[in-house]
Amino acid sequence: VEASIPEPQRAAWQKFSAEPFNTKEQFEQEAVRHIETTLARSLYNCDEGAAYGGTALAFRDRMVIDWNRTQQNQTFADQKRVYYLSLEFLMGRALDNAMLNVQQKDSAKAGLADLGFRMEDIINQERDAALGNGGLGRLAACFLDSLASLNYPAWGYGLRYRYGIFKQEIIDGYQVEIPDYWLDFNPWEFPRHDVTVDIQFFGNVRKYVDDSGKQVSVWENGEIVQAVAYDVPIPGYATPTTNNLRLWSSKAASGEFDFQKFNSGEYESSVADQQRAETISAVLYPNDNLERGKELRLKQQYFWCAASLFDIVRRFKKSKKAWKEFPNAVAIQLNDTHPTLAIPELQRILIDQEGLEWDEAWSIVQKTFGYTNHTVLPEALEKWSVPLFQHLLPRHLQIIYDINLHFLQYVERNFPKDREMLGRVSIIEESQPKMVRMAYLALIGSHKVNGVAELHSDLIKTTIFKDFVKIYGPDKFTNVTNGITPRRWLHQANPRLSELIASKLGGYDFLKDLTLLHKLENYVDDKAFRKEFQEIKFANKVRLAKHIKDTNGVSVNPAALFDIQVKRIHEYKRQQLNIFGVIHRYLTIKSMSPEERKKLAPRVSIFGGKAAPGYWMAKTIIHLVNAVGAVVNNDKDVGDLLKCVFVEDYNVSKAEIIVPASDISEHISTAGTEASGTSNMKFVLNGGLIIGTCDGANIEITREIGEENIFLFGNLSEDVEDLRHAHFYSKFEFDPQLQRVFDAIKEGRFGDAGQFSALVNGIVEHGDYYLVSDDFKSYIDTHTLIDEAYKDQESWVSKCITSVARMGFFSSDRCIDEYAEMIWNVEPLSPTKKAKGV
Ligand code: F55
Repeated sequence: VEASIPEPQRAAWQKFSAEPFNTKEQFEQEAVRHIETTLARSLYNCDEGAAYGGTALAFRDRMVIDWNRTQQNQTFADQKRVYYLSLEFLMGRALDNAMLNVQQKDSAKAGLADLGFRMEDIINQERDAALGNGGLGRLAACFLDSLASLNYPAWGYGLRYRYGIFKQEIIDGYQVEIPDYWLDFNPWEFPRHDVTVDIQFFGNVRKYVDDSGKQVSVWENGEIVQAVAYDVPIPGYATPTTNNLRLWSSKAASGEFDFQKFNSGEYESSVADQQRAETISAVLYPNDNLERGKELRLKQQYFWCAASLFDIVRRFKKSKKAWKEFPNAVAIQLNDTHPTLAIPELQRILIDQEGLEWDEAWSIVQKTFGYTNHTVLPEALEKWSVPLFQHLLPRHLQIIYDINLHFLQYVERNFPKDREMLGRVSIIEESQPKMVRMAYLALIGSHKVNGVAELHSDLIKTTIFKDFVKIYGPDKFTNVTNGITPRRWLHQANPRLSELIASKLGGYDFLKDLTLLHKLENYVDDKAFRKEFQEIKFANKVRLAKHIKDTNGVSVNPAALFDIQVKRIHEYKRQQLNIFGVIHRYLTIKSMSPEERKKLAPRVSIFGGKAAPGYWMAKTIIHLVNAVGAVVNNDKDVGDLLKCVFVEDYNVSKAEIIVPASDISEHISTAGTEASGTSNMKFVLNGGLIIGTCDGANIEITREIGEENIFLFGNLSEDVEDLRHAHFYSKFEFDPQLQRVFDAIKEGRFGDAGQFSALVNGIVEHGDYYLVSDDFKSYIDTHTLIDEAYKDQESWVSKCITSVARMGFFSSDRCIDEYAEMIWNVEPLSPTKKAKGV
C-alpha cells in the first residue's frame, strides 16, 4: 500500500492516534473545541445551531475512528462484500442515531446541559437527509443500519442530490412544493476529491477486428462528466463496525476542452457546460411508483451506476484475483430497476475493457447481481425508449440487444412450440417507439429476484414475471419480507417504551434480537406494566397534539382515539377512502341527537404525506382533506367528537413523532397493490393497532400478532380483477352511505364541489379502479368495531401489548440475514478493536 507510514515512523503516529471519547467531560472537551475552532464561535455567540454543530462534529470524529478501522479491517479480511445500489436513501437525521448507536447519548445530554442546552432542542437543529421518496428509500436506510449493526462488510452507493424531496407547505388547503436545499452545513459527509470517475455520455461506437482476429468495440467521442465521491459513515448499533455510504456528485470534467473554451474567450459557455454537468446530481425525482421516462433521469441512473461499478471493479482489481473470482468477492443488490444499467455496464467493462469472452463475462454478471422488485403497478415499471438509449448510451444499447438475442435464443430452444412467448418476454417491447423493459433486463441479468412480502412475491410470479417462472424455474424467485430497524423506530422514536421494555427484559438486547420481545407476553396482565404502557402512549399523543397545535393551530384532545394515515398520497393507497369515511362520520354525528352523541368515542383523524408535484388526483385528495378539516374542526355540533388534520411536510423526523402516537393507523390499499408497506410495522411496534386490507405485509403481521389483534376489512386480491370488470359490465348498486358522502360533497358543504369532481367521478363514472365503492361498507363497519373496541380500554391495551411482543419478525436485521444467506452468500465479519498494521 503505497500511502502508508513507514514502519520505523509508526510509533510516532500511534502515540497520537485518536481514541473515541466515552465520558461526559471528554464529550464537552471535543464539542467546545469544535465550536471554538472548527466553527469559529465564542462563548458569547454560541446559539443552538452552533451547539448542534459542535455536538455533531464531536460525534463525527468519534465515528470516523471506528470507520477507518472498519474499512481497514474489511480490506485485510478480504471477504465477500455487499454493495447496495439505491437511487434513494431516506436517512432522516444522523445525530440522534449516531449518539444512540455509539451509546453515548447520556454523556452528550449531560454535557450539553452543563453548557446550558437541552438535548431535544439541539437534535431539532438538524435537517433531514431526505434523499428519497418513501418506503423504498427508507428501506435502504434501514438496511444500512442493519448491515452495520450485524457487522456485514457492506457499502451503499447512491447519488448526492443537492435537493432532496421537496418540502411541502399547505397554503389554503393546497400543496405547495419548496426546494429542499439541504447541504449548507452537512457535517456527516466527507468529500473525497481524490476519488473521481470520468463518465461518458453520447458519442458513437467504432468496431474493428484486432490483430488476433477478434471483434472489438470502442465507445468514443462522447461527452465526459466527472463523478466525485462523498462518503457518509454508517455506525452500527453497539458495535465498532461503521460502514460506508458513498454518494456521487457530478461536476464538469476538467479537461483540455474547458481550457480551450476559456482561452478562446468562451467563458460563459464554459460555465454553462459546468452547470449542465452539475445538473445530473442536482435533484431527486419526486415521483413514487410512477416512471416518466425523462432523459435527465436516465442520465442520473447511468452516471451513478457507472461510477459505482468503476469503484467496485477498481477495488477488486487491487486484489489481483482472476475475474472468475469476482462473484466471490462482490454481491451487488439492485434496489428496484433504477440501477439496472449496472448490468450492461459490468458486461461492457468485462468484454470491451478487460477482454473477456461474452459467455464468461455474462456468467460473472449473473452471479453478481440480485434484483429486488418493489411494485406490480404497471405505471411504475421502468421503460426507456430505444431512440433515447441510442442517443445517450449507444454501446449499452448494443449490449442490451446482444443480451436479448442470447436470451431469446435460449427461450426458443427450450420452448419451441410457444412462439408468442418470445414477444412477451423480449427485453425490447415492439412498440412505437420501441422500449427497453428494465425489469426484464434486471431479472435476466440477476441470479435471484425477490419481492418484499409474501403476497407480493407470489403475485410477481403469477403476473408480471409469469413467463420467466416457466423459463428459469421457480427457484430464481424468492421472498424477503421487509423489516424496519428497531434502533430508530423504537429506541430513538419512543425512548420511554424502549426503556420500559428494557426494564422488564433485563436490558437492551432486544434491540439486537427483536424476537426477544416475545417475553413481553408475560406482562400482558401485569397491572403496573399496563399502566406505564398506557401512560407512555398518552404522553406520545400529548406530544403529537402539541405539534398539531403549533403547526395547524387545531386543538386536539389527547384522550380521543388517534387515527393516523401517513404515507405518500396515491390513489392505490386510498387516502380518498379514509376521507370519505371521515365525511361519513361527520354526517352521522350531525344527524344524531345530543344524547346519542354522548355515547360516541371522540376521534382525531390525522393525515400526512406528499403528492408527486404532477399528480393531480393526489393533490385533489390533499385539498379535500383540508377542506373537510376546515368545516369539521369549526363545527360547534361536533366539538371534540371529530377532528380532521393534515400534518404538513411528512418526513422521517415527523414520523418519529407521529408513529409512537397512534391508537389506530390505516394501511388500506386496494388488495394486491401495496407490495409490502413498512409503516404498518412501525406503528404496531410502537403499540398502535392497525386497520388494514389483506395486502402486502399486513397479511404476515396478522399471522404473527393474531387476527384478534388487527382490524382487517375489504375484498381480497384474488377478487380484484372480477370486481373491476363488474364496474363496467354489470350495473352495480352504489353503496347508499357512500352516496350520501358524495351528495354532501356535491352540495358544496366542503367548498366548491367542482374542485373535487374528478375524485368523485373517478369512482362514479370511470370504473372505480381502486375499488373504493366495493370496500366502503366493510371499511366503515370496521371503524364502528374499532369505536366499540376502544371503549373497552382493558382489552385494547392487552391487544397492543400482545402485538408489540409478537413483532420480532419485522426487524430489518432478520431481512438482512435472509438476503445474506439466500441471495448474497456473505458472512458477517467480527470487528477488531484496532485494525492490525496499516
Ligand atoms: C420511487 C421512484 C420510482 Cl421511479 C418508483 C418507485 C419509487 C418508490 O418510492 N417506491 C416505493 O417506495 N415503493 C415501496 O417500497 C416499499 C419498500 O419495499 C414497500 O414497502 C412499498 O409497498 C412500496 O410501495
